[in-house]
Amino acid sequence: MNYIVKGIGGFYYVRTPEGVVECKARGIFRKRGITPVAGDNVALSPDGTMIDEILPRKNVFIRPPIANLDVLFIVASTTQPVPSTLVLDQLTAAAIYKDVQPVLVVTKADLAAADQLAQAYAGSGIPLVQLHYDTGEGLDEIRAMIEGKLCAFCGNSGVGKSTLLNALAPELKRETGQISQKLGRGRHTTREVEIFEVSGGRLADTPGFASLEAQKLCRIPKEDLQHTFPEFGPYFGQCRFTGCSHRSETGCAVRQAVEEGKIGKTRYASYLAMYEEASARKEWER
Ligand SMILES: Nc1nc2c(ncn2[C@@H]2O[C@H](COP(=O)(O)OP(=O)(O)OP(=O)(O)O)[C@@H](O)[C@H]2O)c(=O)[nH]1
Ligand SMILES: [Mg+2]
Ligand SMILES: [Zn+2]
Repeated sequence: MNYIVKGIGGFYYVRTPEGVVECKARGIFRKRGITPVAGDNVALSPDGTMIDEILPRKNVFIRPPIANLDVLFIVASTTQPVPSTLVLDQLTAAAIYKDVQPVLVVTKADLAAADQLAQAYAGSGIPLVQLHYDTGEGLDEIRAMIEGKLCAFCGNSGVGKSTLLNALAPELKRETGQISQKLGRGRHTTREVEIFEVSGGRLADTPGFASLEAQKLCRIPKEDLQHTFPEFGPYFGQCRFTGCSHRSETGCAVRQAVEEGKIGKTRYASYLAMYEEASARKEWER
């Protein structure tokens, strides 16, 4: 199967059984408002220089631009930059909404304790892997999740996405960046999405983003939000009112589970914030 590994300035690099070839896309895609992205399965013209067809997508993300994802590795560092559980929850929710398995990956546990993050996601149903490069802890777990899948990293600039890719596949020698002392975050060392064949699967390195962009990953209608928090599942149907939004209604089983410590406080706070954000969205933004 041919798929796009990278697109730059109107050129696409397509992996074929004969190797990677440089192609352009037919004008018809632009007319239809379709942009080919990394991960797209494509059919090429007989001479192998044109993308003739984009095969049906399982899913597509605008930022990072990638299609047909199976697994999204959401990379968070314990510090530099400091993680935001709201941003992480927006990302996990977006993944689930688009039928992608989210996996949280915690880096820089050598610089600050990772317990807070680990605690916030205990019982969430979202897998969390802690990395320790000195012992290699966590790497085999990640390798096992990549096998046979199309995966991508996402997360703020400087969290260590390219560093992790290098640990998994040292031969790639990906460029990594210094953290700005002033801003405490990275400086967008990686510029394009690019897919590599790693550990029997495919893994995309992506440019980091600023926190504000996380909610642009996808807009989830407020009614659907509850289904993007796996740990709410067991309580559906137990609220006093049908159609409960799990905010301030009396007899809400989800809120009671939060009070009893069965659902994480930061997770629930993210749900409320995302619900507010979705409610405030204008019709034309939905
Ligand atoms: N101490 C420590 N430093 C790390 C760890 N992981 C990454 N770093 C450092 O963090 C800095 C940024 O790492 P990158 O891998 O370039 O980050 P990135 O997520 O690819 O950033 P962008 O490409 O800008 O999105 C580099 O100096 C890495 O050496 C870690 O687990 N511990
Ligand atoms: Mg990078
Ligand atoms: Zn409820």
